[in-house]
Amino acid sequence: MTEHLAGEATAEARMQWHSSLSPGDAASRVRPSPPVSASDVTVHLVNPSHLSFGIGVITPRWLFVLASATPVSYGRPHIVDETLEPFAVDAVRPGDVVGIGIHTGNALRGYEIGTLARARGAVVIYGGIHATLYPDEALDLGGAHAVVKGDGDVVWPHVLDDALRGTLQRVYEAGRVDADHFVPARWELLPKGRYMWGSVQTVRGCPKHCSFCSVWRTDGQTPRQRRVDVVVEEILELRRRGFRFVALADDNFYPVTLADLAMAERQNNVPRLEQLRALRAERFELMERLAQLPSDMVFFTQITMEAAEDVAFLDAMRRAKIKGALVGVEAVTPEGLKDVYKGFNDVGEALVTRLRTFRDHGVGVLGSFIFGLPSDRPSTFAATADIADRAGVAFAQFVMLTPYPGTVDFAAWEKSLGNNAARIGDIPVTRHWLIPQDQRPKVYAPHPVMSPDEIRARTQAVWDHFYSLRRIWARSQVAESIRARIAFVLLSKLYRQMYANTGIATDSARVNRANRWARLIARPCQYLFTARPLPDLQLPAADGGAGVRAGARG
Ligand code: B12
Ligand code: SF4
Repeated sequence: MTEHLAGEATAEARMQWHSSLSPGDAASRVRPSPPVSASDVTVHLVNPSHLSFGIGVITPRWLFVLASATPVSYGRPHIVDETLEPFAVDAVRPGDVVGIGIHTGNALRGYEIGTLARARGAVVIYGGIHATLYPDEALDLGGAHAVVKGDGDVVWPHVLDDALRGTLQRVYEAGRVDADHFVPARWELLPKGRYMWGSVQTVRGCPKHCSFCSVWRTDGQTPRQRRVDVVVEEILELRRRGFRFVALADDNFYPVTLADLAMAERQNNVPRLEQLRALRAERFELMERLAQLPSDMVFFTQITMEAAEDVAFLDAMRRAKIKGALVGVEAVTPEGLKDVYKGFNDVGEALVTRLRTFRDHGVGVLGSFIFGLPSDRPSTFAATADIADRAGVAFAQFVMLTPYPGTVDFAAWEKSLGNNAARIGDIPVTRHWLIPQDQRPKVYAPHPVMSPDEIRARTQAVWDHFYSLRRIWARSQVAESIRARIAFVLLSKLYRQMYANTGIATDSARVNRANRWARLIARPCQYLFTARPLPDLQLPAADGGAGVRAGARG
């Protein structure tokens, strides 16, 4: 473990678990006396991580969005991404505001930072999906003065003003902001040469309802699509700064299926049909505009495999340079899909054909598979590896079914345990994210015939199989140049090190080795992914005007 991690364990040990997460304690805490004006305050925005790699793969978007929502009167926000390096808390002065964004995996590190920052006299405010689900936890264990539930875009300036006036509310119900009010990120605040991919969101929310996913519950099932111009402008800003690769940080890039349209038609539901058609038309418009961006750009997104039904959509993606998409395959058997409420996926040979359709239309697939579903058997692992090989997916991730808060699976699991959940120290495993990292069990859904260790060992073996150098090299043939092929190999290795070996491995020697490897590979990857900045690049005209091409040549 790094020193950073060891430090985390010690501070975590000081945290007390409260069996009922009562906010009372937090409410009675003394707040620092408010500073006189906004310019006296530094706003620190911190993305917590217990591991720092020096280089980041994808820009954590929320940091740059909240920075953008911070009124200019507060000066330049101090952005800290701990996936790059640990937060130096001594930079915090009394009266500063420390905004911490947490998801479940990094919540505990976030609470440590919040506690330390509060002790230095800062006003501590939490947001992000985990704080949205468990606001009382941040108030109780994370030193929070306030928690924002939901989207921060619109509420953040008001929260800052309340902090300044000393009138902070404990909880802000920010809800789901309308797409027109999403704040574009402030990319000029990006540290130079530290990230490989930029991230721009084009749509939020997903109409599906998979049992292991919280997106449809927190972000809603109605897609909130951003206007094409603002998306393109943000992407251009990234390319001006030398980013060729941009992740479209969407929940589901294909929010309207042909089946949705057919259903609305059958029901003669005219308003719904119009709404769906408009959403779909906007997708095509966006892709047309992306197609006009410099030819060296590459996009990646997340999408359901239903998109393979619509080759016009896939062709538009290829023209738009969306060269890769994470596709949630989840399971290769009908029983497995039923387990996760994902009956709209295919299985067996139909699945192979579907995934190949993406590739045949120029969209590489990052297949996401889940192991540990109740219907899985030991034979499922080899069958999945075989499908992943035959379906021609470029990358794959094999995750173990984990009950994430906010999901149907989590609610069922928590209910099934009742008051009998096993405890580590004082902490029930149903709050596994609060267990110190070095003692934290990998919590996976209970399985009828396999132990977690068996599932983990078999999962690790599938990673090892899929990411053997021989197989990576064979897959890298899809790359068009030798430079792209090298990038493919390095990215495959990096992905595997960062994900499988630090994510699912329990052996700390393996985690340490993976961390060192990831650091080593990250630097050349970063070099391969970036390009010459094009500071004069202009917005392409909506009608496909020549502006951007001229800019790209320049
Ligand atoms: C893009 C993405 C990724 C990318 C990029 C991550 C990155 N570096 O940014 C990749 C592919 C790497 C990734 C990986 C993972 N992800 Co992910 N990811 C997303 C996704 C689709 C979009 C995130 C995003 O950029 N949104 C845009 C920004 C602007 O929105 P936001 O982060 O929600 O922030 C807004 C509010 O939350 C709030 N806010 C956020 N922070 C703060 C802080 C303050 C102070 C305030 C006031 C407000 C505030 O205001 C912001 C603006 O409105 C989300 C789904 C989602 N809808 O959020 C999942 C999601 C966050 N990921 C999730 C998961 C589970 C993972 C993985 C664990 C997957 C896995 N099995 O390995 C890993 C973990 C990686 C890690 N260690 O961080 C879950 C988290 C669930 C949970 N309870 O924690 C989500 C919600 C998806 C899901 N299926 O449920 N992810
Ligand atoms: S897993 Fe994907 S398809 Fe399913 S609800 Fe979540 S975002 Fe939507």
